[in-house]
Amino acid sequence: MLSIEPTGKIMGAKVTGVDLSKPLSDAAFGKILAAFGAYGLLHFPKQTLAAAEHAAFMARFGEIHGMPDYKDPGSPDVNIVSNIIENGKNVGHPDAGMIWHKDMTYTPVAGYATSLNAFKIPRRNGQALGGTRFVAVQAATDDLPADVIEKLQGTYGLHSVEKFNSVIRQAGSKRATYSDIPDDRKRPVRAHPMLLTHPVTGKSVLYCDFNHIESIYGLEPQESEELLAFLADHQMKPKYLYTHEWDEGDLVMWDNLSTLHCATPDYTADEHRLLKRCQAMSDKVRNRGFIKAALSAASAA
Ligand SMILES: O=C(O)CCC(=O)C(=O)O
Ligand SMILES: [Fe+2]
Repeated sequence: MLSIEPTGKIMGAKVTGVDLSKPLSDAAFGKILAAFGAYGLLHFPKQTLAAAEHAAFMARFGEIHGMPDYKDPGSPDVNIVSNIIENGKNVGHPDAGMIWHKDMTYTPVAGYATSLNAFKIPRRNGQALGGTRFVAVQAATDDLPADVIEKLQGTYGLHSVEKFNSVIRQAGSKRATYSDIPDDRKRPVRAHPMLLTHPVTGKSVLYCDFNHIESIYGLEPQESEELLAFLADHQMKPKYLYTHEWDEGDLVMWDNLSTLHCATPDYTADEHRLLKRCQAMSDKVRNRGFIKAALSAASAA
């Protein structure tokens, strides 16, 4: 039987009693979608999925948007994230998510759900390394002062890949500068409201990926800079942080609309880590008919 057990921490729930390698019933999908809205992160232990099964599960949530590099041979919709080098070549994306971010904020339809399925997790003295850290942005939003909420109303964050790359270059990454990116990979700046109505919960949630936002449209430049700095500090308060420590077979999915995340590079090149990644965009969940049908199938079961 499908069971959803909250972590008891600021976010997240563990989901058992479901085999993600098989198509989900509408009732199970509806329950998972509702829990995903409520907890922001779902942990499904003991799911070692074939890439095509992983992609089929994620396609229930939205259109799949794979990364161009390091595709899994089993599905073009699944990518590999890993520090493993074979025959002198990286087998997966070696430095994914090394600073705080949301996935795909720089596309017209923003990223919704990202999932990682763990195949190899580094351990030292029995302790898992390379945990993924998250911010419970819904909780942080609920605590924002009324004057900040008022200031954010009607404003837009201008999201760009180049802003993100410039921040990681400062941290030592060799990511290309905008002029060095091939034309077909150049991404224009995209505007998204600073406050979203979450499509599943109906709650107002801050959409502030401070490492992707160049400025807030609708404010004076200095006001925008000060507010972005405030929102970064506010979201990063330790009380909103949650870490997922991986075990092989875990499938963890997170809601990019209501969380931020960051990888933890606390392991060496000899300590191998390999996860398979899939990502669903927010096209489906923006459709109220889709949400209504999914949630009513859950309650009818
Ligand atoms: O490897 C991780 O812990 C997170 C990587 C990441 O940011 C992603 O897959 O979107
Ligand atoms: Fe990410």
